[in-house]
Amino acid sequence: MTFINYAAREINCKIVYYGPGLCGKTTNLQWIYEKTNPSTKGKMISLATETERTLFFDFLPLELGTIRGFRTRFHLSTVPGQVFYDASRKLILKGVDGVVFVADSQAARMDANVESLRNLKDNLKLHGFNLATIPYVLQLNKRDIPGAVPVPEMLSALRVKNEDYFEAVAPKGIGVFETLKAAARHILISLKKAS
Ligand SMILES: Nc1nc2c(ncn2[C@@H]2O[C@H](COP(=O)(O)OP(=O)(O)OP(=O)(O)O)[C@@H](O)[C@H]2O)c(=O)[nH]1
Ligand SMILES: [Mg+2]
Repeated sequence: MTFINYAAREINCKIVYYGPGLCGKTTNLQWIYEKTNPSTKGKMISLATETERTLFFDFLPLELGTIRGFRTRFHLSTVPGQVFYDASRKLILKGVDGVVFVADSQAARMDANVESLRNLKDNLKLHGFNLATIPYVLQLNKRDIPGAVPVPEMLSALRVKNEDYFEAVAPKGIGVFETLKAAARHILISLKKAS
């Protein structure tokens, strides 16, 4: 739920990066964090295991300018992709304003992509959200992997509503800000519609 703080003239929005284990969600946030002006970002909090898998979440408040005199702060989180952390994923979706689904372009991960997308639909429903109407962007990550699944094939398996999609190589920053900006833009459009 978008949180508008009138006293501070601030609009707070939450974007969740969703997707299967090791698809590159944390890598997206790390790139954004590294390339963002220190004055516009908060601390990145990462709770990970020794092996770098996200156990709980990554969180990064980011200012992307003002609308009608209100500063907009985007809080970015990732879910842990590993199948058995479903309780954490449910929790992190609470109050979400927009979702980025990060898909892994490796053929061997297509089933995991599809399963994670189904899990996203179910978990959104639990919070009263609908994938069909929530601001939503698809990222096809790991495009650098040899033998990456062709884009049209990925789209026919994963695209749900003609949403914007971006090809990405997250560790190199390719497609990372494009994805984030599209998600932010869709949230702002939906806020304007609602107001
Ligand atoms: N070649 C390649 N490797 C990538 C890409 N994106 C991420 N990786 C690598 O994939 C591994 C997993 O990336 P993470 O960002 O930790 O994945 P995650 O989605 O956060 O995984 P969980 O937290 O377990 O859900 C890391 O070794 C990354 O460097 C990419 O576009 N290309
Ligand atoms: Mg992670």
